[in-house]
Amino acid sequence: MNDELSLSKTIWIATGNKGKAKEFKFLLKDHQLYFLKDLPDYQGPEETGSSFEENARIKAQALQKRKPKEWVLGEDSGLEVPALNNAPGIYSARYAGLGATDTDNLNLLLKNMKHLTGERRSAAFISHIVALSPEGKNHSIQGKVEGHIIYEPIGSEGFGYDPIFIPKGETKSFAQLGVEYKNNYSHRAKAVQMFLQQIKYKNS
Ligand code: ITT
Repeated sequence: MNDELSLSKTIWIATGNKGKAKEFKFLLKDHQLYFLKDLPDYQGPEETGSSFEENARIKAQALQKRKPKEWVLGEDSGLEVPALNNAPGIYSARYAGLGATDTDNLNLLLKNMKHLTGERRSAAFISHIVALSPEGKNHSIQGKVEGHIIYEPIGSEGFGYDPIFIPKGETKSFAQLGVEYKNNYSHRAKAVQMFLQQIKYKNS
């Protein structure tokens, strides 16, 4: 069977996060995308991995069991602050506890960074993608954007920690820079761009 991910092909994305879904819709706009919301009875797996990659793989493999004949893509992402031993890292979505909102998580991070200044406010957003084909091929790719955390949230676009993260070389937060900027330069954009490159390269 042909393992090509042709431009018309369907991809199932193992995410229930609306902010991520919106970005994937743009980043993979030449594909027919489905998300976990399209499987209302689906219960996502527990994220028991100890790295972004392991959790992305857990999400992809769980969905592949349900959709064995489709391409599936799992993504695990988050923010790493070296001065906090890389927290919140893989715990970004549950930093302020299970069921925490984006605002709870962001406020806790600001509180835990109150005493940090200058270089110690450095941070990086990571997006790790694991994509599995029905024929058993797998692609594992990481996108990263470096920057720093500001003292108060600013901007209204995006989701999660976007209002407190300023990418290197910029003076505005992800939430101010907006969708178009993130669609080109975010950690997720980089990971997806590399994934599409790999597919193209491997099929040429
Ligand atoms: P899925 O597992 O269903 O994809 P999730 O929200 O639980 O959804 P993760 O476990 O990957 O996803 O956690 C990622 C968290 O990191 C997410 O909740 C955001 O708070 C944060 N995050 C990731 N990418 C981000 C981005 O582009 N902008 C802002 N925050 C982001």
